Amino acid sequence: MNLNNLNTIACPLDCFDTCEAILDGENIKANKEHPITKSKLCVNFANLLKEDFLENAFINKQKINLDESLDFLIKKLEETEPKKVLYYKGAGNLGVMQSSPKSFFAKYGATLTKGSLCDGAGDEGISLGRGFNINPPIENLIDSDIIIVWGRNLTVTSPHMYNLIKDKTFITIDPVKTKIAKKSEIHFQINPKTDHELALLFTRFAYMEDLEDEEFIQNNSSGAEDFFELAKERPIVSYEATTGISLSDVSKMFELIKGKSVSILLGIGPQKYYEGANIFRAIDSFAAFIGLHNKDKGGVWYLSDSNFGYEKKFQSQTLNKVDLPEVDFSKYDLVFIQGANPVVSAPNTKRVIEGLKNSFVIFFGTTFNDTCEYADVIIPSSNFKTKKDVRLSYGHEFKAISNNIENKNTNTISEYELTKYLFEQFDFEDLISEDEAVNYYKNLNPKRDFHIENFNFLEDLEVDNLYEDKDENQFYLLFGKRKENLNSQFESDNYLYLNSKCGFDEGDEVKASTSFGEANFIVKLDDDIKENCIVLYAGNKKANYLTNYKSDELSSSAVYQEALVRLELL
Ligand SMILES: Nc1nc2c(c(=O)[nH]1)N[C@H]1C(S)=C(S)[C@@H](COP(=O)(O)OP(=O)(O)OC[C@H]3O[C@@H](n4cnc5c(=O)[nH]c(N)nc54)[C@H](O)[C@@H]3O)O[C@H]1N2
Ligand SMILES: Nc1nc2c(c(=O)[nH]1)N[C@H]1C(S)=C(S)[C@@H](COP(=O)(O)OP(=O)(O)OC[C@H]3O[C@@H](n4cnc5c(=O)[nH]c(N)nc54)[C@H](O)[C@@H]3O)O[C@H]1N2
Ligand code: SF4
Ligand SMILES: [Mo]
Repeated sequence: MNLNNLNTIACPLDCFDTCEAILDGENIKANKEHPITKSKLCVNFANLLKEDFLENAFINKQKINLDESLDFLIKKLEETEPKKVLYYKGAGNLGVMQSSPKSFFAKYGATLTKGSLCDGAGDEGISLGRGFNINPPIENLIDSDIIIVWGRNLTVTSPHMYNLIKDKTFITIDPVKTKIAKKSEIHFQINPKTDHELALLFTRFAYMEDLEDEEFIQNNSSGAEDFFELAKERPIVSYEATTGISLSDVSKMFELIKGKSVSILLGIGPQKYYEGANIFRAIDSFAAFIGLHNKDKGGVWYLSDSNFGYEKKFQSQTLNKVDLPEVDFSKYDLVFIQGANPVVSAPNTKRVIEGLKNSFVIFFGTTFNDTCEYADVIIPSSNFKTKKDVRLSYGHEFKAISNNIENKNTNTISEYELTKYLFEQFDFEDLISEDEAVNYYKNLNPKRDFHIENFNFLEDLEVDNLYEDKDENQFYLLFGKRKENLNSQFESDNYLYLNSKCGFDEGDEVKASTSFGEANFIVKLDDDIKENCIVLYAGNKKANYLTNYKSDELSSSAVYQEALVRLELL
């Protein structure tokens, strides 16, 4: 990779692949030199290039100059008690420079958020076991024989990583027959929220097949015996009914993996629950039990800590934090939203909208999204082609570099410029210069030692099983990503998907309700979905009317799938 090519541009979107594009004459194309990108970029990147970016600031939906909107922001910040200001940042652009405004708001004394709407519970589970959350080098994945795709829609959400491994033998664990499930030797069409049970069942089989890695267990771990006790608590056959998985398929998997190097690619599916952290810890403990960690081939991949090994160049220490999913916007006198669309993405839409209506909202973003409807002031952020940035990856170890390949619209402002302006207005000191920050992230290649000194096996597990609460007329609620949009960005799909055996017809209008809310949808049929589930895609404008805003057990993160749905034909 040539880090000093001034024509490269990072895809800023929230995605495992972290692609790099390059300006070639008039065209922006995939950078073939980038070790992951190689081939062409995806539909979402094409959509981003055609995006209708904000070109003006607004107050009460009236166009104003950028300067007027900034004056207004300063006035508001001066007259509001800092604690009553909420700084709310989303994942619209994952460049490192997006963190700069947070350093201003922390210094100013605003309330910040903690936790995540995304991968937080899984990250916690992995970190509890290993002490950190980083992925092994991509070569370990490429060199492995068998890849288990566990709750990840691999071909859709990491298309370039998939391209590097597409000829491998796959095993998929997913309630939906995804494209990768169709390509797999075995598809475990699991009941939602039973992955911890499957991990325990696998552990039993591994023991019977003599596949435990005694060396790793003895030298690099603690608690393996207790973990194995957990796995032995229930008769093996009892797992068939709860997980929906046949023991013969499990046997088949062990025949397949015996003597082979194995990788597990984890996605966010199995962790969107109250006990998501421990569910993940159970999976990672199974992986440790059979010795997938610390090897030259294989390992376990998830959304890793992309900042691992880097120092924070934008400090944002504060004790003033609220849980991200639980934010009650109405509690603040001023809400500053950056790069997020909580009206669609955050849990419990009804509560989100009521909250936004009862607060003064300043939106800082690149597009006019659903949340802008409730914004009193809109400050247009400069688009990704016009600002310097570095995109670190949570999917693999390579970064992508963004140069400003176009001149910015002077009526827009970048995150760094806004931060600098705010620091100046408030006489704050110690903001690192833009070039110093960019160059730091660009040039540093931190040592990423993925070896685990001491793995802490999961020793206790208590999960409230959704299958015990569910009656036969209820459905599990699944969320998934689509090829054609990136969370709430670009064109969304607002249908409710279910299996044709569920008694509804294509085009039916239904009211879906959970204990947290209700919304109406039009039905689409899809027999790839397990019969006891419904699927709503990320970006669906009604989906989050059905979700609970409470945080998970351990990591202040959202629990989107902790709900059972009833459908009523309208
Ligand atoms: N094209 C595209 N790419 C994206 C995104 C996008 O919106 N569009 N979003 C990006 C973001 S923000 C993220 S976080 C990543 C997420 O990337 P993924 O983790 O691949 O995201 P999902 O599509 O939610 O895939 C989760 C899979 O888990 C399955 N699943 C759901 N519940 C369970 C369960 O209880 N157990 C098991 N075993 N499986 C379950 C679902 O059916 C689904 O196939 O993708 C990123 N990439
Ligand atoms: N129902 C449902 N809800 C979900 C999910 C789901 O699968 N289903 N997925 C969850 C997950 S995994 C995630 S990560 C979250 C994502 O949720 P959010 O963080 O809210 O992300 P987006 O929905 O993509 O909205 C991003 C907004 O950022 C703005 N933006 C884009 N680029 C820039 C930029 O350069 N600067 C600034 N300032 N703004 C920019 C755009 O205006 C865009 O509308 O949603 C979560 N919510
Ligand atoms: S695959 Fe992901 S990182 Fe690559 S261009 Fe598409 S959205 Fe961007
Ligand atoms: Mo995400």
